[in-house]
Amino acid sequence: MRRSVGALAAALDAAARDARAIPKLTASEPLDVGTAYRVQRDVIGRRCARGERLAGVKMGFTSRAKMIQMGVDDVIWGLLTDAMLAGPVLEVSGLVHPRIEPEIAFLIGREVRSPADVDAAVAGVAVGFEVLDSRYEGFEFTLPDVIADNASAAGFGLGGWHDPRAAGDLSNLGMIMEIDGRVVQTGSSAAILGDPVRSLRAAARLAHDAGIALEPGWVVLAGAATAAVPLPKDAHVRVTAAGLGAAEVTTR
Ligand code: 0L1
Ligand code: MG
Repeated sequence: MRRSVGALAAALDAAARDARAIPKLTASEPLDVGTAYRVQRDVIGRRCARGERLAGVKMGFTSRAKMIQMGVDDVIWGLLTDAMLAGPVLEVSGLVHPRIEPEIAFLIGREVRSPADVDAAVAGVAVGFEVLDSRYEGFEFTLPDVIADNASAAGFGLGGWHDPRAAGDLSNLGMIMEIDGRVVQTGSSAAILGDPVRSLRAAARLAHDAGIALEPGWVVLAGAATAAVPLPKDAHVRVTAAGLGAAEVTTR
């Protein structure tokens, strides 16, 4: 490796802060997945050093189509901070080339140290959205690149929390994403590993492997029900999931 983990993280952090795309790291670095996760942790460490607090995790590559596209057979994850919580208004001028996708989210009610504990620790389930913003030119990357870039995480929003026992089976909820009243994506929560609960369990497994506990109050963004679409300025986005209501954001 030519540049240190810290130098790579600094480059990604500066790209995000300046809303300026950079060449993917693997254009000049022989980056592996393990090192990429160290870069990701360093990027998040820089945000926390500026006062942001960890707010949860996001799961990526949770659809079979995305896994095949990237040539991978497992999910990836990124870390969420409180500053990424979007809405009701989101300023997109601070982003490079944002996209938005409809998600199912879980609220962690008590600390999860073992994957076996995660189902019982869920205190809420909600419809949500994720704002993706690759810090790489052309939104193009390899697997280690996107891991280092915190799985393209840029923002997220949530509808109201529902009791997970009352919400019931999440494995095939109809989901719709509208921009300014026009339907731009329709799908099913089944696109998220066949059932978003599988993604929740994968989050607990990755957290355990990384030596991180899922903390009370954290959000697990389980993954997207459809492909992401470009997020325009001066738009209103509404995402609904059957039985879970809506999550909305207005962009400026
Ligand atoms: O599934 C996702 O949240 C996307 C992970 C990162 C890849 C991308 O930016 O599309
Ligand atoms: Mg996502």
